[in-house]
Amino acid sequence: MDPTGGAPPPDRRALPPGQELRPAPPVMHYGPVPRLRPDSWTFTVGGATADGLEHTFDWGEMLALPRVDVVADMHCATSWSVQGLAWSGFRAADLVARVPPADGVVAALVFAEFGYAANVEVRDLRHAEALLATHQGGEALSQERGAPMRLVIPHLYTWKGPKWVRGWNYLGPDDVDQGFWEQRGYHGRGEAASGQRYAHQG
Ligand SMILES: Nc1nc2c(c(=O)[nH]1)N[C@H]1C(S)=C(S)[C@@H](COP(=O)(O)O)O[C@H]1N2
Ligand SMILES: [Mo]
Repeated sequence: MDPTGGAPPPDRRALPPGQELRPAPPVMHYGPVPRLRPDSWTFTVGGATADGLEHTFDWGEMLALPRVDVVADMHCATSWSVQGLAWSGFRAADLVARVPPADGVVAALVFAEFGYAANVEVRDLRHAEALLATHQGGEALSQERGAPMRLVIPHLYTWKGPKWVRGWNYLGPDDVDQGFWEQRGYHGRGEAASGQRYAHQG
């Protein structure tokens, strides 16, 4: 019997199209690194919510969510991938359940400090591996890696995972808000396995 259950070793797994393997992620983001302010930090889910209200959680309320661990790969659209990163945090799906979108909402604009934002589909926020991550490799995120919290959605390109994330707004049928890279022609969904880099790919 094959003790690995047939799974290829981590460094041999297939990468999404056009990606090359790196041992560790370089620190990469636009703009400055924000200061950590745990006392005034909040996470807000608003926009086209089912009840029409904006819901804000403080750090203590976030910590009360069930903690989960996910081991997953990371794929930057500039073509590097890193395999087998261990993340710990809270399921984005748990917040979607607490503050559901209105009927017919397909996507949200996830926003972070200093105006960085990314369009993310609600089905991807509901994915079991979609985390609001506070830890990586067993340690609290460093400031440059997104402390206190970053969104991690392993099956999407990493620009869909804002570091220093502060919330999201559900987009109603007439909302055309676009994130930082989506404004520059990048894809609305950004699934790595399908190579969804640019909007014109459809
Ligand atoms: N707030 C913010 N989050 C961000 C970005 C950014 O510019 N600002 N860049 C994204 C991109 S394109 C990548 S590849 C990853 C890089 O994460 P790392 O610095 O841990 O490698 O952060 C993502 N999250
Ligand atoms: Mo990236």
